[in-house]
Amino acid sequence: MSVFPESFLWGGALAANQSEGAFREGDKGLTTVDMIPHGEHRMAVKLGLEKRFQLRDDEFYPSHEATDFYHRYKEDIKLMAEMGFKTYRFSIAWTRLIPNGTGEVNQAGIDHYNDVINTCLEYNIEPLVTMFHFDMPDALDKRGSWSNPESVDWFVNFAKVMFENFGDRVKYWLTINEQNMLTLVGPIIGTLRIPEGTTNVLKEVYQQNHHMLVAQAKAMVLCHEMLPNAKIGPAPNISYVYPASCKPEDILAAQEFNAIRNWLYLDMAVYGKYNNLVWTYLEENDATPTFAEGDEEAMKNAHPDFIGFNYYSTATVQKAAADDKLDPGADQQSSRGEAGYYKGYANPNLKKTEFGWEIDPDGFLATMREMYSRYHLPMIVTENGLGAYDTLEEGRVHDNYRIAYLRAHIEQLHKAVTENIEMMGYCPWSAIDLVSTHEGIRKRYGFIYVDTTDEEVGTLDRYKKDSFYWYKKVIESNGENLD
Ligand code: BGP
Repeated sequence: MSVFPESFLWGGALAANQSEGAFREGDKGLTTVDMIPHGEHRMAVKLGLEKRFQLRDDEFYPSHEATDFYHRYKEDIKLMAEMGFKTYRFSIAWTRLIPNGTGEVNQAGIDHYNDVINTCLEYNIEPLVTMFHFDMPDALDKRGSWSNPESVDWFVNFAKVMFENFGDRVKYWLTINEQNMLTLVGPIIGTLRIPEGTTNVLKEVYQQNHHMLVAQAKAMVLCHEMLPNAKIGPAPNISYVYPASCKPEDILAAQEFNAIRNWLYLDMAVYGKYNNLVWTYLEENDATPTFAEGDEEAMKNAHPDFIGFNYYSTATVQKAAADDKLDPGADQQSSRGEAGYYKGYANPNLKKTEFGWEIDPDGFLATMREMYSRYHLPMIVTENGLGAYDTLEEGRVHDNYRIAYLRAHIEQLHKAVTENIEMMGYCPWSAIDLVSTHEGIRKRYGFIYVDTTDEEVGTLDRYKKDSFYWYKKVIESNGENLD
């Protein structure tokens, strides 16, 4: 008998902007992510040093074709069903439904996602829909993106369109993917927009964050009003933060980064209030957000049904001196730091992936324990996985390194369930290869290999990796057979 409940949602995840391609088909509007080239202009565009409003002829954009899920979803969902998926987590591209972000709704977009959802249901795969996964409509970016207080209404309107059109079949919703990463490492995600003339960047970023928090709260309330049987939750990237030593100052630094990186987002989603350590940090830096009328109430009224979270690794920090010069080149899993507060520390006890991310399955259990003791809500893992260089050899990929990573994490998930932590499901990243947020398609995550590169579009043929066959057995045994 399995320790996992019969209803446990084994599955996998993708995101529209990283997998669909077809960036201009079906009357889709452009997004900020469509404007990010792969070549030499990449970082300048992401940092906003170069305008991203025009597509360049001398650059290749891997996301424009991505892995062509837009055309191949039937074949791909069939492969997911063959692995035994009970759920499939995917995001809806805002600009397929509403090309300009607000205004006219595009029937071709509605039809497309109806087909995707219906295909899932034909295979008894529960759709788990992410409402926003990094792809801000370009038309709204030009109107100030999340800096504009109207962004709250833009998002709630988008949510309403999704609930109206898909709510009869979609029971599980995720609001904003990794809002904490949008706030902490915006350039990596490619949606950072700092209005010209901004003098206090931190304040601006936390004002954007505030708008997202209010937008999320209002969307959760709307979901409960319109779809009483649906469930909705946030989807931040949670990495439990360790202190680099048992020096008291390092313990305090770890608490502060835990608050800034993790708890701010979940305290707000679950309890409707700002984390006190983060609020103090914002006050000390003259960066507290301005509340519009009704914001406080909106945040208090919202109650998620569960917590979705992405887990790749833990983080480790030590105390940072006030005059520390910190390297700004951080990504989702590397902690840059804040002078006077905390700075990243390479944990000597952990191995790293080929792309430099630490591997910490025990930390996965530590993260689940800490989250459950803080929030007491059911949880679903919305991402977890290993980015690696894969090689296709005679139609197969021998990705035993990926199997080892996933096995070690599922072992900890198993422990969490035996400790009575309410885990609803597990969606590794990624179901199928896709374009990484900042390292191209060469950083592969999927159970299924897609023949394409960062330099040119390949055949886009699909190949099952060894991990495909392994994960199928895991699901068949409801998480008991990890061999
Ligand atoms: C998360 C994102 C995903 C995904 C993943 C892996 O931050 O939600 O979109 O890409 O991390 O990151 P990367 O693609 O940078 O390797």
